[in-house]
Amino acid sequence: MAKAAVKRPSLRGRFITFEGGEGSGKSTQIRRLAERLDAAKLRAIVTREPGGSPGAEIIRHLLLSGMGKLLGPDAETLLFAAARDDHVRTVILPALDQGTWVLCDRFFDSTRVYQGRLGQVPPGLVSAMQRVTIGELKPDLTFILDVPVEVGLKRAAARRGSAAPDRFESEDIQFHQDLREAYRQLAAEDPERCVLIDANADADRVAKRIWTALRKHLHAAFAVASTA
Ligand code: T5A
Repeated sequence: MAKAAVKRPSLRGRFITFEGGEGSGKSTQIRRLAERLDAAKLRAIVTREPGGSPGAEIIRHLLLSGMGKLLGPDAETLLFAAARDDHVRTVILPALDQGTWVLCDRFFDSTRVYQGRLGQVPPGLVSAMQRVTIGELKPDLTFILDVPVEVGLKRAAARRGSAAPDRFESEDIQFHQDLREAYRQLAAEDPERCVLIDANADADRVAKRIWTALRKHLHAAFAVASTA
């Protein structure tokens, strides 16, 4: 008897983004996940926003120095969008098309939260920028790392040492509380894509939580593809 055809998820690489407040541990965890994928013989690249491509890294410098802020919230949002446009076209899409996994430290959710929900940039502008820069591209999975604000800021300050806080680190404590709340809301609104990770634990434990959530997500995706 002929075997029933099992549809496998597409060979396109998976697109996984990491989001969260300042010092929530995204860069640490993205490196850990890349190591695990490498050990599992899966090809993956690690990238970040703003930045991730030569052109976008130049814009990153402008944004984090606070120059974008001087132009006003709408123009600052356009700068994030310009950086994303370059990054998506030259790095993310080519990698996914070759079957490479892309692990990205921040993506469009950061614009939705920082500029949209907290920065009072009109939703119409945020959506228009999203359409222009990423079109139909959406992360397959987004980990939102959640830590109490004081913990995140303390970690960010310890890592920074004597350097001055950047454009967003220097916002007041209320901004960071609102930021945490906005990310928690995002996770609640889009539970199929977003997984809220309790990141207030040592890095090993957080890595374990992320790996467990990823495996669960992949099993679910495989089951859907098999029955489609
Ligand atoms: N932004 C970005 C927007 O406003 N709109 C947008 O569209 C986009 C894309 C980017 C800024 O731009 C804004 C958001 C940001 O403010 P950035 O320099 O890239 O700036 O800063 P962040 O993305 O916020 O990243 P950070 O480097 O500040 O923090 P991470 O990556 O979350 O944390 P990480 O891993 O570097 O850890 C910080 C320190 O804590 C330690 C680490 O060793 C490190 O020293 N640490 C832990 N300590 C204890 N326990 C753990 N579990 C730990 N995990 C990490």
